[in-house]
Amino acid sequence: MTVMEQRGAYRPTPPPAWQPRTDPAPLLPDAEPYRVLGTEAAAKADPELLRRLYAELVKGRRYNAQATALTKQGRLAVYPSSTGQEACEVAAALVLEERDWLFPSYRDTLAVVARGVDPVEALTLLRGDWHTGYDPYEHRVAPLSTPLATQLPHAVGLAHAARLKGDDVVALAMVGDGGTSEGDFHEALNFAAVWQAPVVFLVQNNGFAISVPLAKQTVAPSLAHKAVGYGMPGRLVDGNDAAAVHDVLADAVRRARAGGGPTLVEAITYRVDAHTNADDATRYRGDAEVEAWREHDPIALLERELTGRGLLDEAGAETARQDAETMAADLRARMNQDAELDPMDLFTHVYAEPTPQLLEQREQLRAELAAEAESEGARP
Ligand SMILES: Cc1ncc(C[n+]2csc(CCOP(=O)(O)OP(=O)(O)O)c2C)c(N)n1
Repeated sequence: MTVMEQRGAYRPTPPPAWQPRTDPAPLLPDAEPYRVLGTEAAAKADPELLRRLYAELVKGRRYNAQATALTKQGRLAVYPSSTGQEACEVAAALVLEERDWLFPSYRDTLAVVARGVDPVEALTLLRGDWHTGYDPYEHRVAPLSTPLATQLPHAVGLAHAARLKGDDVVALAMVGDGGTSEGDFHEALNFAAVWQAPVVFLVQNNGFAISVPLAKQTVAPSLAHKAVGYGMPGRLVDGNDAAAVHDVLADAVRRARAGGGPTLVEAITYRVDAHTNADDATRYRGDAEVEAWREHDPIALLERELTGRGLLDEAGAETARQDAETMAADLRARMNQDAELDPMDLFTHVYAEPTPQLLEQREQLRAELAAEAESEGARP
């Protein structure tokens, strides 16, 4: 048989049948961010929940203003305000059960406080005088994470471990749009999906990573679309609509709790203040953009809904403002007291078993403090 004849007889075998391992259609986010306030869906919203969200939003905004003022008075080293993003902060805290865990980033002090952490303790890290400042186990709130996205694999690990132990726990992890470019974001999403871990990822897309706009961060259709690549649903929500954020997160938490696996929620919002008190936002964005977002203010949106439905009057709004003032006055008074600190605490809670280097450094500090105390005692 000639070579050509042999070739003619060759019948390539078809490859084994291929199918997508997950149907991508139900995972895709909707074309528009989900909204409740000002839509027909608002009629179904629980009035008690709306009132509670409102009180927390008002308190949250006042907290941001007070904490920023404390940086100017030298009582706080730095404060990343979440003004404009309060709806995400508050909804994330309120949607969880006591047994669940919250994994916040440095931007999420309001969520931490709304979950029950003492407002002063929530600022201790930013004052620079202690580690986390609060006991993470007391309210099941992980430390406010400064290294971007590192809180996400932690959340996945905790949720997966809880599931293996048979504990009914959901972890909700918060991250910014910039954080979605980190390797930790991708690794966390992948493991969460492979393990079907009970985790909810809340991305607050506030437009910027410090001065870097989202367009320089990604050309994905939306951040919610990234979920599909990992095989989990992506949801888009109006991040300034507290009722909508609460709804979408509540669905995701329910799904996770029922064994349905993780969800990625992208909340479209805007950081009205600068990145922190140390940033000048006028260097990279115009007033018109900020003003346009002020028109879509989370507190005003909810207030309009509540007053329109007769669920809030001027007296009710005044009570919310007064409660916020009381909280701010207490925060001010307590933050103005000098903290009593033991420098040796620096070494506590770093590792369960301190490393040799840490032990060495601890002894060095102890010796320095003893020498200083001695020289002070010797002074006339
Ligand atoms: C791993 C890591 N890289 C860089 C930084 C420096 N950094 C601090 S905040 C920030 C921008 C993050 O933006 P985004 O994730 O959108 O969150 P936002 O501050 O807007 O809430 C950067 C790059 C960091 N904290 N951690």
